[in-house]
Amino acid sequence: MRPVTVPHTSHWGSFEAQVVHDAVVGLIPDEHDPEPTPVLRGVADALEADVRVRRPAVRESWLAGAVDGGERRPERRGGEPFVEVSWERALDLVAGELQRVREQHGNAAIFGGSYGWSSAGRFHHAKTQLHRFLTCFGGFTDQISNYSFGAAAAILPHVLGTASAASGELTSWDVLAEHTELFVLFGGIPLKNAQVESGGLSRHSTRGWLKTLKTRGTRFVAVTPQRDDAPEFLGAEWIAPRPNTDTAIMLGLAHTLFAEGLYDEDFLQRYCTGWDRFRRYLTGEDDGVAKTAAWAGAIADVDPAVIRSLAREMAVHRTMISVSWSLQRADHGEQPYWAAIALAALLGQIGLPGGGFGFAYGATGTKGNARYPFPAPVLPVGTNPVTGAIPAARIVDMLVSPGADYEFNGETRTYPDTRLVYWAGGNPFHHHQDLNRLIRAWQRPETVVVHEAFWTATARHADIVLPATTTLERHDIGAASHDGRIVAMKQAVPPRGEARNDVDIFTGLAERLGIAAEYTQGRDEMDWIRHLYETTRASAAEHGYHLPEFERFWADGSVEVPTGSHVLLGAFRDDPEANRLVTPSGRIELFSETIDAFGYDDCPGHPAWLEPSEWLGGASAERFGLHLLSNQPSARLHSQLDMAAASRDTKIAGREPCRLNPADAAARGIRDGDVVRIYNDRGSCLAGAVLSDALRRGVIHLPTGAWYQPAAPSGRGEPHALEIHGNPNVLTRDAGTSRLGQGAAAQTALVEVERYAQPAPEVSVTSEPPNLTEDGAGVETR
Ligand SMILES: Nc1nc2c(c(=O)[nH]1)N[C@H]1C(S)=C(S)[C@@H](COP(=O)(O)OP(=O)(O)OC[C@H]3O[C@@H](n4cnc5c(=O)[nH]c(N)nc54)[C@H](O)[C@@H]3O)O[C@H]1N2
Ligand SMILES: Nc1nc2c(c(=O)[nH]1)N[C@H]1C(S)=C(S)[C@@H](COP(=O)(O)OP(=O)(O)OC[C@H]3O[C@@H](n4cnc5c(=O)[nH]c(N)nc54)[C@H](O)[C@@H]3O)O[C@H]1N2
Ligand SMILES: [Mo]
Repeated sequence: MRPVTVPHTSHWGSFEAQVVHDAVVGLIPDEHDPEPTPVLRGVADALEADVRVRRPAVRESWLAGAVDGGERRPERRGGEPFVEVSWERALDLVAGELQRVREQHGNAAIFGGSYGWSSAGRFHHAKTQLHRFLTCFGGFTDQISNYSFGAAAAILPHVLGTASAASGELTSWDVLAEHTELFVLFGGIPLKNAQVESGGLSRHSTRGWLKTLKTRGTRFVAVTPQRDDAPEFLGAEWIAPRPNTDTAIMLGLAHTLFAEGLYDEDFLQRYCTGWDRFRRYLTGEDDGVAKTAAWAGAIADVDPAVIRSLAREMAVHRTMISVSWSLQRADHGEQPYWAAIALAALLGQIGLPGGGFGFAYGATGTKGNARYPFPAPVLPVGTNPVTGAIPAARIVDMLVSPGADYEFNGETRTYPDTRLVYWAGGNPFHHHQDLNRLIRAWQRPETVVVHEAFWTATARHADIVLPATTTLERHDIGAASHDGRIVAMKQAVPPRGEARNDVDIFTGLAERLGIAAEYTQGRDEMDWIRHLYETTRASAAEHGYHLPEFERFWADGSVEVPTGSHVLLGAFRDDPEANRLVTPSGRIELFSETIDAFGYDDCPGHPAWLEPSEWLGGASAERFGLHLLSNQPSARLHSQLDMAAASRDTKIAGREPCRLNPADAAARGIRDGDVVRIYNDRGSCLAGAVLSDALRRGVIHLPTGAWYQPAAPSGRGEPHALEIHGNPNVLTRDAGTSRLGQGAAAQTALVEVERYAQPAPEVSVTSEPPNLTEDGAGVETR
């Protein structure tokens, strides 16, 4: 039988699903995609995975508590069987609990931030659906910003007037290809990251653009502890600093430009404010320490001559400075971004084609594409009446310190008293730092509700788990504002098991809570998709873009939206008066009176080198001698698709591979392929060793995303159990980047590693559901 083909898109790319008798038999990448990713195939694997959540399930003690008012035993989360119940029963329980918590504690006690990437479709975007539902219910405590670039999102508005340079407003590839002579990549430009885009990706074009730049003669310098952060064909010069010391290098470069008269005084006077103050710091007039190349080299463990010669090269060439997001996911992560802007300001090329700075080329598949000038389709959420949103990465602080004050970007705020946690479309047991701390904090709320398609660690640590559909089981619309295509995502197959769309789950709850009319606005799935598309079509028309009407779009399967060309801060450079920045001075702030007035020692009024809490040059390196790089995984998206073949094939003895420099391995008696134990005072995990000279000495590389599996279930009161699969977040530190940004600082962590000589327990978390029992007469109430 010939397969029916169905257009669709995903975080990994656009494709056609080939369907025979309600089974997906193939995924054909979009014909326009020059370089589809092998990870894409996992979308079909996931559909049929053994670890799918098939029926609504309630943790045993929680259910018993709901029936007879007994103890719900929140400390048993993660270690108790689940009872599978009917949808009717599950929805009654959730609706009843939402009402109880609202009545007894108010809406702020409902934590619905639900951070996470969800799936690509803009209508069935789980987190957005939850926000819309909870807003209709009277509000919830939300999360501000994100784990990706929380520090940058806080600092950049002070410096540039907007955070958009952090989220990917960059000088576009076509401009770089024509003008950039020297491309300096702090954190590299790892092509593994360009495989994905939130909202969908119709063309993987980053490698193609880099090849074009290379062919046209651009020179590349990669500043990173891992050589392969820059693809080999770039022939990049590799500068391998100690992790978290990039700010010092940038200051050393800036000092060299200043000392050798290679800087652009005119640019600094005309387009910036605060040069005088920053210069006093740079030269040591303030603190007696000149931030010379020699000073920087000693901190970063890089030859000062290399820093000096790079500064000279940068001054005489059209130079683009790229800084990866990873650099600011570290202690004092605000500083490398501010320092990079200051360095670019000394060079005086900001706003010139191909020069200046750009945050995170390659971080996702569309970075470096211009964006279309109207918003991509997005589900409206309304206005949340609860205003006390927390910085995204401060969730554990919130759970453990209800009522406590904390500082954030110049404000003193207060943590709410969380009673109910509701998650849909995210995986905190993947994304949060110091998971052992999270596990203790997770015992505090009275109820945890999770919508998931899979038995992730977060689902396993919930009280009520509601089975969600995956993207192939529903109609949707996919779009990303820097991707040149809006995609009709058609349903390929019916839902597996009893899975329901998040929107249908919320509609069921909304009906019970009397808010269905407001939540649904009388629209069904196709009505909404049409509405989102037509809204976009109308705003496109205001910008002179003529998109076809809905029927035509849906029948065609997608529509092209040209994205054009862009020079970051080009308009500002052309006319700084007419295009004043939205900073207090209207210019780029190298010294910020505002930040200075906050009085934060962890984020002073100008870019500065501040010693990280843990780093190879610090005292703690005596006990834990390796800096952990827990970067994004190449064969999945975070924890998504860890059960699929592409990710499974990378594992060593079923565990996540961790890479070590051969000399570091030899010093510890570790050989390639060994199972190792990585540890520090916060936790420990097993992983499979891979020796590689692509790493500088003193660093160890364990990507994120291996599903958390403790040797002893957390519900048995052992928050410090050995993690056996290779999840780096049992090792990372849970502290904000600074009081300004309060961002995630996962890249600041020291560890040690040893060969694991004992027999290692088998990893089952991605292949076996937890212990499930039938809803028996004993606990049934209706
Ligand atoms: N150590 C360390 N930790 C990190 C980072 C790091 O660099 N180092 N990076 C951080 C960053 S930048 C990020 S963005 C986070 C990512 O963290 P997350 O975004 O939380 O990670 P995902 O694995 O993408 O989680 C998405 C979850 O949503 C589920 N899902 C997908 N579609 C649907 C749907 O339609 N409905 C429902 N109900 N669920 C759905 C998926 O099954 C998956 O479990 O991790 C952060 N954590
Ligand atoms: N395949 C895949 N792609 C992804 C994701 C995924 O999960 N899988 N996640 C997406 C998301 S949500 C995000 S936010 C982006 C993240 O984009 P990034 O934050 O840029 O990605 P990372 O892979 O964490 O880090 C890039 C490199 O920075 C280097 N690095 C780490 N610390 C330092 C340091 O202190 N100094 C220097 N110079 N280099 C350092 C590491 O060697 C690392 O390989 O990736 C996106 N792309
Ligand atoms: Mo991210």
